[in-house]
Amino acid sequence: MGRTLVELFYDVVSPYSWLGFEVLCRYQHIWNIDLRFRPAFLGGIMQATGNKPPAMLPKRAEYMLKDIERMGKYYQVPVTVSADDFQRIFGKSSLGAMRFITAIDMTQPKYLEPLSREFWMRFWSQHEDISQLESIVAVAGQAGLSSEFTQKLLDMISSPEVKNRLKETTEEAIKYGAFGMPAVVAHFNGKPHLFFGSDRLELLANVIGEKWLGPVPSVPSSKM
Ligand code: GSH
Repeated sequence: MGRTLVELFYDVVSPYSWLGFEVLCRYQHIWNIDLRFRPAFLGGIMQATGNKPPAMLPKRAEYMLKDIERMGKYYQVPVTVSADDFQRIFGKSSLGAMRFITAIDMTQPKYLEPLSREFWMRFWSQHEDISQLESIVAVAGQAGLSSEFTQKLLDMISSPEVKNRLKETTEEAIKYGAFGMPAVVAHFNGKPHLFFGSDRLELLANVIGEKWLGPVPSVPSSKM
């Protein structure tokens, strides 16, 4: 059996994307999959599909505070959330951060995983800004990027290449049927299968014929 390509469309403004990202990072060493990170722009998906951030409904926002907290504990991801965080999402865009992440994907994709994680850490664990230039520079430093390289990426983020790449990835997610994030697309049996949500990875496992071992699977120890 060949390996299944699993694409994860995500935006660092989305806490549920962080949960899905960490679980798939764990399973990429266990399941017979090739995991491909697809940084995209949630604001673009919302606009194109006419959807709205769920936290705009006050009762839903109230529930989400508890849900994200509980999911973070269960998934062992250090996400924490307060009502202010939702206000911060509505006030600031993740466009700059997602362009920066796109630029790294185009130049040094090996940094994609640590860089994305550091953006989530800053926004959803430390509750700090990710939209200002200084914030992006601080995140890049945390992810181990040199200041020269960070500057090169900052120069790239206003280029048509980076802007178009982010736009194309977002459009691709929409073409697969995405209306929110995380959007996971598994290419199985010659067809793309879309899954919405970090809580649908057990179902993904079932569809692609893999075993679900919970959100924190133990990695089998290698034979000596
Ligand atoms: N139940 C899902 C999960 O556990 O991951 C919720 C995911 C979710 O609410 N994602 C937000 C979204 O795009 C972004 S953080 N929502 C769109 C929608 O609910 O229609």
